[in-house]
Amino acid sequence: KLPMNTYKTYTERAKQHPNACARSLFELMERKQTNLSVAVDVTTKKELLSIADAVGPFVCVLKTHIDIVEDFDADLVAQLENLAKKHDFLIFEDRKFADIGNTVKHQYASGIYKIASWSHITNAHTVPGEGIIKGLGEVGLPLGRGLLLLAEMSSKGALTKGSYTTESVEMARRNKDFVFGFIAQQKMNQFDDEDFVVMSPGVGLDVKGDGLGQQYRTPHQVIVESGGDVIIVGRGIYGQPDQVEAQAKRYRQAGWDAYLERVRI
Ligand code: 5BU
Repeated sequence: KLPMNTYKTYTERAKQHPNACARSLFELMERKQTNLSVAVDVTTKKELLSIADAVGPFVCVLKTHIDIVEDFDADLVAQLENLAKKHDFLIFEDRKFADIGNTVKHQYASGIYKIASWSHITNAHTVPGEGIIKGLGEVGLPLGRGLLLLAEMSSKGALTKGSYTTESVEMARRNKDFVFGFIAQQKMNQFDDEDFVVMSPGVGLDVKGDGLGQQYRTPHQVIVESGGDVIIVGRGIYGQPDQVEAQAKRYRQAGWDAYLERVRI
């Protein structure tokens, strides 16, 4: 049995959520009827924009690794922001910050990428301790951004387990103004009045792994059995370039069916 909020609709959760980023995400998910996030891990601007445009209508969140794009420029960011408006999705730069507060503050705000200026959501490892949240918050909070903590990774042999995960949740509880959820493989809520958003990578319908440690579960396993909220799918969707739209529709349907089964409507 999962805690109470797991069985509520995204709309009900939007209404009661104290965090603005979580509220807009839940509202968007209900409006577009999707809990799918696509991870667009391609290395050219052209491919990134073309996939974002193709999957845009079916996703709540578009996840990027902006530092793998060979021909990155400011125009890429401007075009991504336009697509986010056109298709109504949030952008999540999966930066996985992992340094002391003062350093991550600069990595988040400055450099070539200026992540905080365009990415609605980003994430951080908890290995440096709570200063990482404070540092990122100094930049992100005034801009209305939200942070996810990496409570559990999807890959084989990940060290994100046991007390590491438990203490990561404790850090989130102390920083609810900025931290609205986790990257994790299962729900992290322990109390009925707690409502962290869980986004789960490592989702695939056709294969179980990739030979480099990634482990895949189905949308049903993630959402119904484990209480996750958003499924993150990468190669399962953009892997076959001629099937991007069809696969996005397929995963969106699987994710939404699983959600409906969980909330029983
Ligand atoms: P895939 O192609 O569906 O395996 O892509 C998964 C994406 O999620 C990819 O961008 C990873 O960097 C990202 N990811 C992950 O796979 N596992 C994790 O624990 C975290 C991120 Br955190």
